Order: sequence, then structure tokens, then C-alpha cells
Amino acid sequence: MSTERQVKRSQFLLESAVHQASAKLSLAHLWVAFIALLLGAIAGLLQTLVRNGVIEVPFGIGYYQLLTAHGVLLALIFTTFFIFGFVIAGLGKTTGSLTLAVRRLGWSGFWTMTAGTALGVVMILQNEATVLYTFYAPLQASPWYYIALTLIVVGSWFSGAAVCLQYAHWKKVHKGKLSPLFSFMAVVTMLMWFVATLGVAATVLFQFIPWSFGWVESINILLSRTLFWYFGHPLVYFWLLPAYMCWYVIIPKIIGGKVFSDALARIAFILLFLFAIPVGFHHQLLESGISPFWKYLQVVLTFMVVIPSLMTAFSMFATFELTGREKGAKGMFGWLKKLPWGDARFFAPMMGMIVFIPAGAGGLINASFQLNQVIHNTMWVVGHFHLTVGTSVALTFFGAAYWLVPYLTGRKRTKILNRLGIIQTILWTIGMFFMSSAMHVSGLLGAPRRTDLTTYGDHPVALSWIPYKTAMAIGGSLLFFAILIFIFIMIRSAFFSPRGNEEFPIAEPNPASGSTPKFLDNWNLWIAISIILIVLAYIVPVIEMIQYAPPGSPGFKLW
Ligand code: HAS
Ligand code: CU
Repeated sequence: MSTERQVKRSQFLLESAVHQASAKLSLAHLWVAFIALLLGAIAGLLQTLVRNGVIEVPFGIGYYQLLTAHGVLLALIFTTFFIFGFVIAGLGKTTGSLTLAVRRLGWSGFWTMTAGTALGVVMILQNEATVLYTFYAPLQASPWYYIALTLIVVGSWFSGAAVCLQYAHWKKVHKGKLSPLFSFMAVVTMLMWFVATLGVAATVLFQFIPWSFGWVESINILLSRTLFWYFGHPLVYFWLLPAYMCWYVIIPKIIGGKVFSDALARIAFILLFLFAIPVGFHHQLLESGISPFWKYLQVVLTFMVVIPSLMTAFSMFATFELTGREKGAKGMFGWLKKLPWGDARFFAPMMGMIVFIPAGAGGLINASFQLNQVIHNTMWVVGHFHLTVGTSVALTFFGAAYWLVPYLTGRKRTKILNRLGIIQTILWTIGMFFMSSAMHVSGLLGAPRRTDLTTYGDHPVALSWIPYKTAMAIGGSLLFFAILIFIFIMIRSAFFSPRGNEEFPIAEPNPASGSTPKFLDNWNLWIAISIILIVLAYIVPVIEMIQYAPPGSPGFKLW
């Protein structure tokens, strides 16, 4: 063998070893995500049946304990682990092999988050942390539960730093070049996460931990909820942005098209970063102690954060139409027929997108200052988030998992698994249609959220909710079957499918959309604007909350 060939060969071997090491890191995250998904789904099924009065919760587990497990496992654990698994794999694909330092940081993040998750689940199972996923004070969990949350957040910082480090490495090697779109989006998502998690870290470290250990007697409830929602709203965008990454960068490739506009996609992400944070008050519109001016300001900013989602809708329609016309589609809607409806990699996220239209419209209703009074603390809100995170985001993640897992394990996505993926998506969409519509309507009829089965002494209003509870139980059961099918597909495609090279689909930008301005990569500028917006939206009301605080509250354990 000539030396040149030898060098090439050892380079190839090294690269595939690094690819495998990175794949292992991604897969570790994905498996924790899938286990959380299965456990969370079991809690979800039990809960919808209990609420409908069909069964009693087994093993002496309480309804609220179940609700906490469901929310934490699905909304926090499934999403976060899936996102890191997906983003790490995508970085390996778009920025070249992950460096050793990146992988090490990634593993530290993984283990820290996993330790936090395990501790948190144990506390919930021991009925020491029945405080729901928003852990509102004055409900007081065991201090170890708050420590578990701290570990999860700190672990996610390591993983987020790994993402940024890989990006910086690429930038160093490719001086002056525009970063790959996927990696740009990943960094925006992580920056948003860093800024947002400062809020939850502050309330957990300085308020909940000292209070639950008994070092201080009372807690400033309003401040704790404000810090929580400062984090809680960007949290929902932390789930959404990776789904958007899939819509912008991966879907066009699957349908045989190009990214409609690289610049538009980057601007949408920057706007999401800027406006996702200073809007937490839209979850506190009915909370006393915040003057209407500041609530109103944040409502306006909330409507600003809708703009990048509308840009995303526009961009996706444009991608579909341009690709369809290239394939010979005629007329106003001919492009619809040219889309690969039989491909689960497309079908699942596409159903997620379609659902996002009514889901987003519901969000606008929630954010309207006056309308919020009608829906706040009702089942309507539960319907809203089962459409947004539970359908748009979840179906997009499922659609990505269908090719991501075989890509990482070096197997093929077989026809039969593809068909199962389509069935899974149909079941999910129908199940969510029943469940979420029933939630929305019964919310309008006044059914409260976060409440166990209750008859209110057979008051006629409460009786009017009963048919909707039945619809929820039917929908919830379909969703549970869909999860079982999903887990089956994952196990088959990780361990049993034939060996092969599944593709990681990444679309090229459309050359006709022109070049992307360089200033979009100017992170200092975006971070500075973000800080200004946050200070504007939060500083005065937070000072007032501390200055005029009523006496703090002791802890309550109401379960
Ligand atoms: Fe929300 C409560 C407002 C989006 C999640 N939200 C929640 C909660 C969660 C959540 C979990 O203002 C409950 C928290 C709790 O436990 O208390 N939400 C909004 C607004 C938006 C929004 C204005 N939410 C989301 C997303 C979430 C999410 C995304 C998760 C991923 N939400 C609220 C408010 C509350 C709230 C209040 C508090 C309520 C209360 O009182 O408690 C917007 O960002 C939505 C913008 C979206 C759009 C849609 C764009 C459509 C697209 C799809 C295009 C489709 C295509 C396919 C191309 C404007 C991009 C077409 C193909 C065809 C064939 C037709
Ligand atoms: Cu929000």
C-alpha cells in the first residue's frame, strides 16, 4: 500500500471511530428519552382513565402524583434528552466529527442529567414531590427534588456548552465562512436555553432549596413564579426550535427540495431568541401583584414572538409549493399531491405542522389579555399544550426518530417500519383530535385544569363536562397505543432491522434566495439586544415584587 493510501485509510478508520463514538452519545440520550416517553405515557393513560372515573389509581398512587410524573417525564425529560440526542447527531453530520472535548462535555452533561432524572423520579415515586411539573410555591417538595432539578439544569449546561464548543471549533477551522444552518440553529437554541435557565436556577437555588431544607421559613411566592415563567416560556420554545430545525432543514431534503431561504430561517431563529424570553407574564396575567402596564408590555412582546412562527409557516408553504411545481404540479393546490405522503419521515412532521395552525391560533387566544380570563386555569390550556408540544413537537420528534435511530445504529428503515410509522402518526393525530378538542371545549365550559375527578355535587355545569371526559379517555387510549407502536419501531430499528446506510437528510439552501448577510452570525449583538429586552420587561416589576412583598409563605404539603 502506498503511504498516501495508508494515510487515507487510517484517516477513514479514525473518522468512523469518532462517528461511532458520537453515535453512542446521541443514542444514550435517545434511549433515556424513549424510556421517559413510555413511563410518561403509562402515567398519562392511567390519568385520563382515573379522571373519567373508569378506574382507581393502582398501588395507592395519588392522582396528583401521577400527574406530576406524566408532566415531568414527558414535558421535561423526554423533550430535553431527545433534543440533545438529535442536535448532537446533527452537529456531527453538518460540522464534521465531534472533537474529543465536545464528546467529553456531552457525556458529563448526559450523566449529570441522568442522575438528576433518576433522583427526581425516585422522589416522585416516594410521593415526596407531588408538586406538578411547574412546582408552584407554596407547594413544598422534598429538598432532594429541587436538587434533582438542579442537576438536570446543570447537566443541560454542560451539553449546551458542548454544542457551542463544536460550533466554535468549526468556525475556527473555516474562518470567515457562513456556518451550516443546522449548527447555527443549534447554537441559537442553546443560547436561549442558557439565558432562560438562569431564572429557574435562581429560584431553585436561592428560594426553593433554602426553604425546603428549613433554613428559611418562608418564600416569596410571586417572585418564585415570575422566575419560573421567565424560564417557562422559553422552555416551550426550547422544545419547538429543534422541531423547527427539522421543518426548515430536514423536511425539504425528504421532499426533494431546498431550504426556501437560508437568511429567512436565520432571522426567524434570531427573532425567536430575542422575543421568547421577555414574555413570561403571559402565564401570569391573572396573578395579582404585577401591575397591568407590565403585563400589557409582555403581551405586546408575546405577539412579537408570533412573527417568526408566521415566517416559518410562510417558508414551509413556499418550500412545498416550489418543490411541487418543480415536479410539474399545476394549479393552486397541485403541489399537495406531489408531497411524499407515504413516507413516515415526512408524514409525521407534516401532521405536526398542520396541527400547529390551530395550536398556534389557540396560543394567540391565550395571549390576548382579556381572553386569558376565560381560559386561564381551565382544561383549555391543557388542550393547547397537547396540541403544541404534545402533537406538533412530539410528532416531529417521532418523524425524526424514524430515520435517526437507524442512521445511528447503521441499519435500514424497512418498508414495514415505515408503514407502522404512518399508522402510528394516524393514531396519534386522531387520538389528539378527540382528546384535545374535548379539552378545549370543556375548558370553555369551565372545567378546571390540575384537578382530579370531581362531581361538584352533581351541579349541572359539572355534569356537562362528563361527555368530554369520556372523549378524552378514548383519545388518550389511542395515544397510548401509538406510543407502544413507536417504541416497537425504535427497538426494531435499533436492534433487528437489516444492516444498511440510512440517510441523515440535510437540505441545501436555495441558490435563488441570494446570499445570507454575515451580521446574522454576530452573537454579541443578539445577546446584547436580548439583555436589553429582558431588563426592560422585567427589572421594574421584579423590584416591585421584592420591595412590596407581602409576608412570605410557609410550605404546604397538600397531598
Ligand atoms: Fe403556549 C400556555 C401562548 C406556543 C406550550 N403553552 C402554554 C403551556 C404550555 C405551552 C406547555 O399567552 C402551559 C403551561 C402551564 O402548565 O401553565 N403559546 C402561546 C402563544 C404561542 C404559543 C402566543 N405554547 C406554544 C408552543 C408550545 C406551547 C409552541 C410548546 C411547544 N401559551 C400561551 C399562553 C399560555 C400558554 C398565553 C398561558 C395560558 C394560561 O393562562 O395559563 C405562539 O408562539 C404560537 C405561534 C404559532 C403560530 C402557528 C404557525 C404555524 C406554523 C405551521 C405551518 C403549517 C404548514 C403545513 C406549513 C402562529 C408554523 C401546512 C400544510 C397544509 C396541508 C395546510
Ligand atoms: Cu408561554
